[in-house]
Amino acid sequence: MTETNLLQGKKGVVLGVANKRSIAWAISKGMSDAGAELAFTYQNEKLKGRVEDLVSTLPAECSLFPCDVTDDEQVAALGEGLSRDFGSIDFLVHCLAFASREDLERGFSQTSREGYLLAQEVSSYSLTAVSRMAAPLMKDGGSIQTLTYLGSERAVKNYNVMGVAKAALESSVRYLAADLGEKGIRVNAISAGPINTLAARGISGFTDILGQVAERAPLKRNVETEEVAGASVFLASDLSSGITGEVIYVDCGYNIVGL
Ligand code: 1JT
Repeated sequence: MTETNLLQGKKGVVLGVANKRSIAWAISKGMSDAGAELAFTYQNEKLKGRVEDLVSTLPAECSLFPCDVTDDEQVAALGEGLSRDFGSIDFLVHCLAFASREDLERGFSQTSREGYLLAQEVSSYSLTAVSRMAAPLMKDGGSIQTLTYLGSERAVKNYNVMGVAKAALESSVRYLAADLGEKGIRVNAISAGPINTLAARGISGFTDILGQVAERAPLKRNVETEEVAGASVFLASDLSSGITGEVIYVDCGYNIVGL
């Protein structure tokens, strides 16, 4: 991405960097290039090393915190760590989702209660949990962002329980925006087109999906993680100061096409 000073003097935290292909990592590089000071979280000790290695390639020193979003104590500890290291923050980027593999392969009606609740907890409720933690740290207002996918509003083959979780996530974006707006906190989602990240790769038929989307999308190609990062930098910057509660599509236009 082109370097700008759009985020000079701003501080923020990115949740969900897993590896170098992660959308969260492209966003982190975009934020860093734009001059932001960053903190990161990792889910557990097993994943810490990979995040550390990636973060060490950024030019500035960054803080790293453990945060399994299913544990309220870890979310609270993240808030304390950010307060200690940064005092206040300007943005939070939520790039977390989970569903069990079998729930993304069987018919939707086969979804178990356990699988449904787990997808909701990690992929949807966690946005509310981290927003509650972040709001008191956003002393000059702020930008909270999450990632979603078109499967929230269309029945997309195999997306299944994640589609239901993303529908709840997008609704949460609107309710959080309405709740936190008076504090100057904006809450938005980026709906990315399908991208060949490691999370997506194991899904049967994913390569087919990429091909079909590229054929039908107005721009006749798939979207790249750097393009999602561009929208994310915009949403963290003052350029988007009038935008809240929105779902912004970064999908080469796929969502607008009928036939
Ligand atoms: C998860 C996974 C959330 C893959 C995801 C996701 N959000 C988008 N993708 C990629 C994707 C997946 C399917 C799809 C289109 C895009 C993996 C498990 C953790 C949560 O179907 C058309 C299935």
